[in-house]
Amino acid sequence: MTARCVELREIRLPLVTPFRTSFGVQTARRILLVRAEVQREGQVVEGWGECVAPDEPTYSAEYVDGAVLVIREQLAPRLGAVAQAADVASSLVDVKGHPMAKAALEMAVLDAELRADGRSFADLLGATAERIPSGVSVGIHDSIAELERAVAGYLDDGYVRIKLKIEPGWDLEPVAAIRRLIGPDALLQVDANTAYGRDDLDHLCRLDEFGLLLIEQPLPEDDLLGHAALAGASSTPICLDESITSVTTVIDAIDVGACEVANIKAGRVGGYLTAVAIHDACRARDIPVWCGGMLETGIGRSANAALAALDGFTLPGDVSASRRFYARDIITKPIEVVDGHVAVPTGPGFGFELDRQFLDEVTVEVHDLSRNAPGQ
Ligand code: SMG
Ligand code: MG
Repeated sequence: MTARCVELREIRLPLVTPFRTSFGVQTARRILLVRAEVQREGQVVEGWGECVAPDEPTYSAEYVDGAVLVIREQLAPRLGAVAQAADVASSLVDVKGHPMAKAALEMAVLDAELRADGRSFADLLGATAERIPSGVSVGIHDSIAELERAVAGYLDDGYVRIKLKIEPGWDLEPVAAIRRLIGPDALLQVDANTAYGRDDLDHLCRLDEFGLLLIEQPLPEDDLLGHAALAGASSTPICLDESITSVTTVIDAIDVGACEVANIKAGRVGGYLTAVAIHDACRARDIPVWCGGMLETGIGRSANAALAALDGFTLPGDVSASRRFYARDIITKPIEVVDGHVAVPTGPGFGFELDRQFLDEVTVEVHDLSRNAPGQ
């Protein structure tokens, strides 16, 4: 088999409601997709990957325009033609950083390879669960009343876990209000996206009274010892998101006591194959993990649903319905939440089927990558 990435496609989808985090507001999402082709016994089979880099470098260093450039000018030429998806990461190892861009290439090749084999991603992972519990991430709102309305709507939709975005000035009060609204036993957690500092540890410990599942990434991504100090002081488990960029960083974070729970996002760590390795490392150390989200289309959402079916994913993830963010998805059967759960895809590859017509409608730009392939 030989596989190559042949096309980069930039699409634009409006969000159904603005999504505000501690680092900004999003009202639409530009999303970069990668198309790969594998040649097997004279047949060409196509696969797709999704780059989770946001529009601006405010979640991490990566962003859409940067990803386009690094894929076109640096990654695709190095990748050329590969024999299998498992070789993608090693062919790109000379390029430092850019895990989201690298992950998108590996994902496209993996989807194509699995489709050529007639095999699902869940099957490759050995994941046997048929469905996964679905949590929802709720942005910062203008008022507590609006937040309560939004959370009530998501509970009506069946979500089994609520995650509230917090920042200084939007933490204790909204969390108290939502805990009152949903009752003492409902699953609730918060995510600060690095908005606090070491001076805030006492303040963050005041969240302990709300019986949260976890506090996600309160401090800057490089502050492992600050997170360890908070973990020592707070009874709420500390979960890392932005800080975990590799197997090494997660093991170090666990060893220094900074990571009591891990949010696993394939894009943030350079691909689904590394995400599985991080799952394995956490499982071996009894650290619970859950699957994060990056406002993915049905492509990434399908892949996340399969990843989250692995045994170590013991907490509900941010794998919500397509309609949580998008009125219409680019796949023919949008991801749905039924009875609080998302089905694990069983079809070949990541298990989605593209809605080609809608994909073309929302396409902003297409870049031909085939000129970068050797021998073209
Ligand atoms: O896809 O449901 C989703 C979004 C979940 O809150 C979510 N993601 O830090 O965990 C996180 C954020 C980052 C998204 S903004 C790029
Ligand atoms: Mg997060």
